[in-house]
Amino acid sequence: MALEHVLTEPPSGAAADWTVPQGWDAYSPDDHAVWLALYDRQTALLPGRACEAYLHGLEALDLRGAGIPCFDRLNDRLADLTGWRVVAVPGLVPDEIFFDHLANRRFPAGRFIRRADQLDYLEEPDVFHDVFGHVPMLTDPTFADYMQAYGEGGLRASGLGRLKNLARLYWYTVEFGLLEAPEGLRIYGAGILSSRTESVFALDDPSPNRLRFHLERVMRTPYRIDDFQQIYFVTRSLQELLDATLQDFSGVYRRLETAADVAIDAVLADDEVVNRGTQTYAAMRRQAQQRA
Ligand code: HBI
Ligand code: FE
Repeated sequence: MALEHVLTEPPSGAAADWTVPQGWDAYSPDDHAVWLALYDRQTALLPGRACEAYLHGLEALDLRGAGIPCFDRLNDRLADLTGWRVVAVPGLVPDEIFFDHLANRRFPAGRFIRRADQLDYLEEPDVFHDVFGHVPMLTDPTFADYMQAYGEGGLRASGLGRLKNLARLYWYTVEFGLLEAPEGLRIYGAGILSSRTESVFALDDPSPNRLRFHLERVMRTPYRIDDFQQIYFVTRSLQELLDATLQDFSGVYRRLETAADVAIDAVLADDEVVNRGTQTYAAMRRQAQQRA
Protein backbone atom coordinates (compact mmCIF):
# COMPACT_ATOMS: atom_id res chain seq x y z
CA MET A 1 0.00 0.00 0.00
CA ALA A 2 1.43 3.32 -1.07
CA LEU A 3 -0.75 5.59 1.01
CA GLU A 4 -0.28 4.23 4.50
CA HIS A 5 -1.46 7.36 6.26
CA VAL A 6 -4.85 7.49 4.58
CA LEU A 7 -7.48 5.64 6.56
CA THR A 8 -9.00 2.82 4.56
CA GLU A 9 -11.70 1.85 7.06
CA PRO A 10 -14.32 4.19 8.48
CA PRO A 11 -13.22 5.39 11.95
CA SER A 12 -15.22 4.20 14.95
CA GLY A 13 -18.59 5.90 15.19
CA ALA A 14 -18.84 6.25 11.39
CA ALA A 15 -21.20 4.25 9.17
CA ALA A 16 -19.97 2.01 6.30
CA ASP A 17 -20.32 5.01 3.95
CA TRP A 18 -18.17 7.06 6.37
CA THR A 19 -21.03 9.35 7.44
CA VAL A 20 -21.34 10.45 11.06
CA PRO A 21 -24.02 12.40 12.90
CA GLN A 22 -23.38 16.14 12.63
CA GLY A 23 -23.74 16.53 16.40
CA TRP A 24 -25.05 20.06 16.04
CA ASP A 25 -25.76 20.39 19.80
CA ALA A 26 -22.08 19.91 20.52
CA TYR A 27 -20.95 23.15 18.84
CA SER A 28 -19.85 25.76 21.37
CA PRO A 29 -20.73 29.47 21.30
CA ASP A 30 -17.14 30.06 20.09
CA ASP A 31 -17.71 27.66 17.17
CA HIS A 32 -20.82 29.55 16.09
CA ALA A 33 -18.98 32.86 16.48
CA VAL A 34 -16.25 31.62 14.08
CA TRP A 35 -18.94 30.75 11.50
CA LEU A 36 -20.54 34.20 11.82
CA ALA A 37 -17.19 36.01 11.59
CA LEU A 38 -16.23 34.08 8.44
CA TYR A 39 -19.70 34.45 6.96
CA ASP A 40 -19.81 38.21 7.44
CA ARG A 41 -16.29 38.70 6.15
CA GLN A 42 -16.93 36.73 2.95
CA THR A 43 -20.38 38.11 2.20
CA ALA A 44 -19.02 41.66 2.43
CA LEU A 45 -16.56 40.71 -0.31
CA LEU A 46 -18.58 38.53 -2.68
CA PRO A 47 -21.19 40.77 -4.38
CA GLY A 48 -19.71 41.57 -7.80
CA ARG A 49 -17.21 38.69 -7.37
CA ALA A 50 -19.28 35.53 -6.89
CA CYS A 51 -21.46 34.33 -9.77
CA GLU A 52 -25.24 34.85 -9.69
CA ALA A 53 -25.99 31.16 -9.10
CA TYR A 54 -23.88 31.22 -5.94
CA LEU A 55 -25.35 34.44 -4.55
CA HIS A 56 -28.88 33.17 -5.22
CA GLY A 57 -28.11 29.92 -3.44
CA LEU A 58 -26.67 31.69 -0.44
CA GLU A 59 -29.87 33.67 -0.09
CA ALA A 60 -32.20 30.74 -0.75
CA LEU A 61 -30.53 28.65 1.97
CA ASP A 62 -30.38 31.40 4.61
CA LEU A 63 -26.88 30.30 5.53
CA ARG A 64 -26.03 33.01 8.03
CA GLY A 65 -28.70 31.97 10.49
CA ALA A 66 -27.49 32.09 14.06
CA GLY A 67 -24.27 30.22 13.37
CA ILE A 68 -23.21 26.86 11.94
CA PRO A 69 -26.20 25.47 10.01
CA CYS A 70 -27.98 22.37 11.22
CA PHE A 71 -27.67 19.97 8.27
CA ASP A 72 -31.16 18.49 8.79
CA ARG A 73 -32.78 21.90 8.44
CA LEU A 74 -30.49 22.89 5.57
CA ASN A 75 -31.40 19.65 3.78
CA ASP A 76 -35.12 20.43 3.94
CA ARG A 77 -34.49 23.42 1.69
CA LEU A 78 -31.73 21.98 -0.45
CA ALA A 79 -33.60 18.74 -1.22
CA ASP A 80 -36.63 20.77 -2.29
CA LEU A 81 -34.53 22.80 -4.70
CA THR A 82 -32.35 20.17 -6.44
CA GLY A 83 -32.61 16.88 -4.54
CA TRP A 84 -29.12 17.27 -3.02
CA ARG A 85 -28.42 16.63 0.68
CA VAL A 86 -25.45 17.39 2.91
CA VAL A 87 -24.05 14.49 4.97
CA ALA A 88 -21.46 14.86 7.73
CA VAL A 89 -18.10 13.04 7.44
CA PRO A 90 -15.14 12.99 9.86
CA GLY A 91 -12.68 14.54 7.34
CA LEU A 92 -11.30 13.51 3.97
CA VAL A 93 -12.86 10.25 2.86
CA PRO A 94 -11.45 7.75 0.31
CA ASP A 95 -12.03 8.68 -3.33
CA GLU A 96 -14.51 5.90 -4.12
CA ILE A 97 -16.60 6.79 -1.07
CA PHE A 98 -16.52 10.45 -2.07
CA PHE A 99 -17.57 9.72 -5.66
CA ASP A 100 -20.35 7.38 -4.54
CA HIS A 101 -21.85 10.13 -2.38
CA LEU A 102 -21.71 12.65 -5.23
CA ALA A 103 -23.19 10.19 -7.73
CA ASN A 104 -26.16 9.89 -5.35
CA ARG A 105 -26.52 13.63 -4.77
CA ARG A 106 -25.06 13.58 -1.26
CA PHE A 107 -22.39 16.16 -0.51
CA PRO A 108 -19.94 14.99 2.20
CA ALA A 109 -19.13 17.90 4.53
CA GLY A 110 -16.70 18.16 7.41
CA ARG A 111 -18.53 18.83 10.68
CA PHE A 112 -15.71 20.52 12.62
CA ILE A 113 -14.97 24.23 12.36
CA ARG A 114 -11.57 25.93 12.39
CA ARG A 115 -10.43 27.84 15.48
CA ALA A 116 -10.67 31.63 15.74
CA ASP A 117 -6.89 31.89 15.19
CA GLN A 118 -7.14 29.94 11.90
CA LEU A 119 -9.64 32.11 10.02
CA ASP A 120 -7.44 32.45 6.95
CA TYR A 121 -5.99 29.05 6.33
CA LEU A 122 -6.32 25.42 7.21
CA GLU A 123 -5.47 22.23 5.38
CA GLU A 124 -8.49 20.03 5.88
CA PRO A 125 -11.93 21.08 4.64
CA ASP A 126 -14.04 22.23 7.60
CA VAL A 127 -17.76 22.94 7.77
CA PHE A 128 -17.24 26.55 6.64
CA HIS A 129 -15.39 25.60 3.46
CA ASP A 130 -17.72 22.70 2.71
CA VAL A 131 -21.06 24.37 3.47
CA PHE A 132 -20.45 28.05 2.75
CA GLY A 133 -18.15 27.31 -0.19
CA HIS A 134 -19.83 24.35 -1.89
CA VAL A 135 -23.48 24.09 -0.91
CA PRO A 136 -24.94 27.30 -2.44
CA MET A 137 -23.83 26.13 -5.92
CA LEU A 138 -25.76 22.88 -5.37
CA THR A 139 -29.01 24.90 -5.52
CA ASP A 140 -28.32 25.58 -9.21
CA PRO A 141 -29.95 22.82 -11.32
CA THR A 142 -27.15 22.70 -13.91
CA PHE A 143 -24.34 22.68 -11.37
CA ALA A 144 -26.27 20.10 -9.33
CA ASP A 145 -26.28 17.81 -12.38
CA TYR A 146 -22.60 18.51 -13.03
CA MET A 147 -21.59 17.39 -9.53
CA GLN A 148 -23.57 14.18 -9.90
CA ALA A 149 -22.02 13.54 -13.33
CA TYR A 150 -18.58 14.15 -11.81
CA GLY A 151 -19.25 11.53 -9.12
CA GLU A 152 -20.37 9.03 -11.76
CA GLY A 153 -17.28 9.81 -13.83
CA GLY A 154 -15.15 9.29 -10.74
CA LEU A 155 -16.49 5.82 -10.16
CA ARG A 156 -15.59 4.93 -13.77
CA ALA A 157 -12.17 6.65 -13.65
CA SER A 158 -11.11 4.69 -10.55
CA GLY A 159 -11.29 1.50 -12.57
CA LEU A 160 -9.36 3.03 -15.47
CA GLY A 161 -6.38 4.40 -13.55
CA ARG A 162 -7.12 8.04 -14.54
CA LEU A 163 -8.04 9.43 -11.13
CA LYS A 164 -5.13 11.87 -11.22
CA ASN A 165 -6.61 13.51 -14.31
CA LEU A 166 -10.16 13.52 -13.01
CA ALA A 167 -9.09 15.06 -9.70
CA ARG A 168 -7.67 17.99 -11.71
CA LEU A 169 -11.09 18.56 -13.24
CA TYR A 170 -12.59 18.83 -9.76
CA TRP A 171 -9.82 21.10 -8.59
CA TYR A 172 -9.97 23.55 -11.49
CA THR A 173 -13.78 23.69 -11.61
CA VAL A 174 -15.56 22.83 -8.35
CA GLU A 175 -12.76 24.27 -6.18
CA PHE A 176 -11.13 27.02 -8.27
CA GLY A 177 -13.40 27.68 -11.25
CA LEU A 178 -14.18 31.06 -12.79
CA LEU A 179 -17.15 31.87 -14.98
CA GLU A 180 -17.45 34.47 -17.69
CA ALA A 181 -20.66 36.41 -17.01
CA PRO A 182 -21.96 39.27 -19.20
CA GLU A 183 -20.73 41.69 -16.47
CA GLY A 184 -17.24 40.18 -16.31
CA LEU A 185 -15.39 37.32 -14.60
CA ARG A 186 -17.15 35.76 -11.63
CA ILE A 187 -16.20 33.05 -9.12
CA TYR A 188 -17.99 29.72 -8.72
CA GLY A 189 -15.18 27.62 -7.17
CA ALA A 190 -15.62 26.84 -3.47
CA GLY A 191 -11.90 27.05 -2.64
CA ILE A 192 -11.98 30.67 -3.77
CA LEU A 193 -15.41 31.57 -2.36
CA SER A 194 -14.41 30.42 1.13
CA SER A 195 -11.07 32.31 1.09
CA ARG A 196 -10.83 36.01 1.86
CA THR A 197 -7.50 36.50 0.11
CA GLU A 198 -8.03 34.25 -2.90
CA SER A 199 -11.45 35.75 -3.70
CA VAL A 200 -9.54 38.96 -4.45
CA PHE A 201 -6.43 37.37 -5.98
CA ALA A 202 -8.30 35.05 -8.36
CA LEU A 203 -10.09 37.94 -10.09
CA ASP A 204 -7.85 40.98 -9.64
CA ASP A 205 -4.21 39.91 -9.41
CA PRO A 206 -2.14 40.19 -12.63
CA SER A 207 -0.02 37.10 -11.75
CA PRO A 208 -2.08 34.04 -12.66
CA ASN A 209 -2.91 32.91 -16.17
CA ARG A 210 -6.62 32.81 -16.89
CA LEU A 211 -7.47 30.48 -19.77
CA ARG A 212 -10.70 29.25 -21.27
CA PHE A 213 -11.91 25.96 -19.87
CA HIS A 214 -11.02 23.01 -22.04
CA LEU A 215 -11.53 19.55 -20.56
CA GLU A 216 -8.34 17.88 -21.78
CA ARG A 217 -6.18 20.93 -21.06
CA VAL A 218 -7.48 20.96 -17.49
CA MET A 219 -6.81 17.25 -17.08
CA ARG A 220 -3.17 17.77 -18.17
CA THR A 221 -2.48 20.61 -15.73
CA PRO A 222 -1.07 19.92 -12.22
CA TYR A 223 -2.22 22.15 -9.36
CA ARG A 224 -0.97 23.67 -6.13
CA ILE A 225 -2.49 22.81 -2.80
CA ASP A 226 -0.23 25.08 -0.73
CA ASP A 227 -0.72 28.56 -2.21
CA PHE A 228 -2.80 30.64 -4.64
CA GLN A 229 -3.31 28.98 -8.01
CA GLN A 230 -0.99 29.92 -10.88
CA ILE A 231 -3.72 29.26 -13.41
CA TYR A 232 -7.51 29.53 -13.40
CA PHE A 233 -9.81 28.11 -16.06
CA VAL A 234 -12.76 30.22 -17.18
CA THR A 235 -15.95 28.56 -18.37
CA ARG A 236 -18.52 30.38 -20.51
CA SER A 237 -21.42 28.81 -18.62
CA LEU A 238 -22.23 26.08 -16.12
CA GLN A 239 -23.94 24.27 -19.00
CA GLU A 240 -20.57 24.08 -20.78
CA LEU A 241 -19.17 22.24 -17.75
CA LEU A 242 -22.05 19.81 -17.60
CA ASP A 243 -21.87 19.12 -21.36
CA ALA A 244 -18.12 18.46 -21.18
CA THR A 245 -18.62 16.00 -18.32
CA LEU A 246 -21.56 14.09 -19.81
CA GLN A 247 -19.45 12.91 -22.75
CA ASP A 248 -17.80 9.52 -22.66
CA PHE A 249 -14.25 10.08 -21.33
CA SER A 250 -12.72 6.95 -22.89
CA GLY A 251 -11.32 8.85 -25.91
CA VAL A 252 -10.00 11.59 -23.64
CA TYR A 253 -8.36 9.07 -21.32
CA ARG A 254 -6.78 7.23 -24.25
CA ARG A 255 -5.16 10.45 -25.48
CA LEU A 256 -4.02 11.32 -21.94
CA GLU A 257 -2.01 8.10 -21.77
CA THR A 258 0.49 9.62 -24.21
CA ALA A 259 -0.04 13.37 -23.63
CA ALA A 260 2.50 14.98 -21.29
CA ASP A 261 1.44 17.13 -18.36
CA VAL A 262 1.59 20.87 -19.03
CA ALA A 263 3.85 23.03 -16.81
CA ILE A 264 1.74 24.88 -14.26
CA ASP A 265 2.71 28.33 -15.62
CA ALA A 266 2.73 27.47 -19.33
CA VAL A 267 0.53 29.00 -22.03
CA LEU A 268 0.30 26.79 -25.12
CA ALA A 269 -0.12 27.88 -28.74
CA ASP A 270 -3.72 26.63 -28.89
CA ASP A 271 -4.82 27.91 -25.46
CA GLU A 272 -7.57 30.51 -25.52
CA VAL A 273 -6.16 33.21 -23.28
CA VAL A 274 -8.49 35.36 -21.17
CA ASN A 275 -5.61 37.06 -19.30
CA ARG A 276 -1.97 36.23 -19.75
CA GLY A 277 -0.48 36.31 -16.23
CA THR A 278 2.84 37.83 -15.17
CA GLN A 279 3.49 34.97 -12.67
CA THR A 280 5.06 37.65 -10.45
CA TYR A 281 3.37 36.39 -7.29
CA ALA A 282 4.60 32.80 -7.75
CA ALA A 283 8.15 34.03 -8.55
CA MET A 284 8.17 36.19 -5.43
CA ARG A 285 7.06 33.31 -3.25
CA ARG A 286 9.71 31.05 -4.76
CA GLN A 287 12.42 33.60 -3.95
CA ALA A 288 11.17 34.07 -0.41
CA GLN A 289 11.30 30.29 0.10
CA GLN A 290 14.85 30.08 -1.28
CA ARG A 291 16.02 32.77 1.13
CA ALA A 292 14.37 31.06 4.08
N1 HBI B 1 -13.34 13.88 1.03
N2 HBI B 1 -14.54 14.95 2.66
C1 HBI B 1 -13.94 14.97 1.47
N3 HBI B 1 -13.94 16.12 0.73
C2 HBI B 1 -13.34 16.17 -0.49
O1 HBI B 1 -13.36 17.22 -1.15
C3 HBI B 1 -12.70 15.02 -0.99
C4 HBI B 1 -12.72 13.87 -0.18
N4 HBI B 1 -12.12 12.75 -0.61
C5 HBI B 1 -11.48 12.69 -1.90
C6 HBI B 1 -11.50 13.94 -2.66
N5 HBI B 1 -12.06 15.01 -2.21
C7 HBI B 1 -10.80 13.98 -4.00
O2 HBI B 1 -10.38 12.72 -4.36
C8 HBI B 1 -11.62 14.54 -5.14
O3 HBI B 1 -11.27 15.87 -5.27
C9 HBI B 1 -11.30 13.98 -6.47
FE1 FE C 1 -13.82 21.69 -1.26
